[in-house]
Amino acid sequence: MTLLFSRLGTRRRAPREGVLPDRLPPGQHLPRGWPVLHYGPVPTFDEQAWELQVFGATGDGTDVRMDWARVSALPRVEVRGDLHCVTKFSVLDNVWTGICARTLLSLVPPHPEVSHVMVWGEYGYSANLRLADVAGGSAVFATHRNGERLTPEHGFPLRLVVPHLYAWKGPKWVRAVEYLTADRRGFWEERGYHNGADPWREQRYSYQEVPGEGPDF
Ligand SMILES: Nc1nc2c(c(=O)[nH]1)N[C@H]1C(S)=C(S)[C@@H](COP(=O)(O)O)O[C@H]1N2
Ligand SMILES: [Mo]
Repeated sequence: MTLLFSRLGTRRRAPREGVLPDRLPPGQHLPRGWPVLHYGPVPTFDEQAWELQVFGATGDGTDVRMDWARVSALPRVEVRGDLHCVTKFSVLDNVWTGICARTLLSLVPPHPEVSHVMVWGEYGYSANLRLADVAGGSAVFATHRNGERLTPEHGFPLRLVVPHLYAWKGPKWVRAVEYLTADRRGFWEERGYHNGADPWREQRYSYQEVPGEGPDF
C-alpha cells in the first residue's frame, strides 16, 4: 500500500484569476487538471464478479445485491458539483453523471431508525455520512464526469461524489452501502480526519471537532 501524493503541493496559491473567491472554500487552491489521490492500488473491474451490496439496517431486514447490469440500468441524473480535497486542491464545476443516491435509497429503503450510511469502496476503504447528506439530492454515484466515463484512477466503474463535503467522503470503486442506526467512523475518520468534513467550515481534522457543534457531536 502506498500513498499517492505525487501531484500535490502544500504551498498556498491564490485562486486562479476569474474564479470568484466565494466559490473556493477557505484554504483551497485550484490545481491544473484533475489530480488523482487515493490510498492503495487501483482495482481492476471484473464485470462478471462485480456487485453492489446494500446491507445493514434495511427496511425489511434483508440485504440486496445488484450486479453491474442492474446498476447500470438505473435512471441517471446529472449533478454539477465541486470536488474539495482536504489536502487543499479543489476541482470546480464538474458535471457528474450517475445514479442519484436518493434513487438507491428509494430502491432499498432504510429502516426508519437509520441515521447514517457507510459507503464502502474496494479494499475496505469506507466513509461515513449522515443520512441527510446522502438523501439531500446532490450526492451521486457517478459513472461519468463532464460526459466522459471515469477512468480507473478516478473510481471507475462507480464512485460517490458528495459535493458539499470534503472529497474523502466520496469513495471511489464503490462496492457496498451499509445502513447504520448509529454513527460509526470510516477509514479516514478513524485516522484523525474530521467526522463532519464541511469544507466551508474547514472541518479537516478531528482535533478541530467541537463537542456540541453540528448534529454529529
Ligand atoms: N476507494 C477510495 N476512494 C477515495 C479515496 C481512497 O483512498 N480510496 N480517497 C478520497 C480522497 S481523499 C479524495 S481527495 C478523492 C480524490 O478523487 P480523485 O482521485 O478522483 O481526484 O477520492 C476519495 N475517494
Ligand atoms: Mo482528499
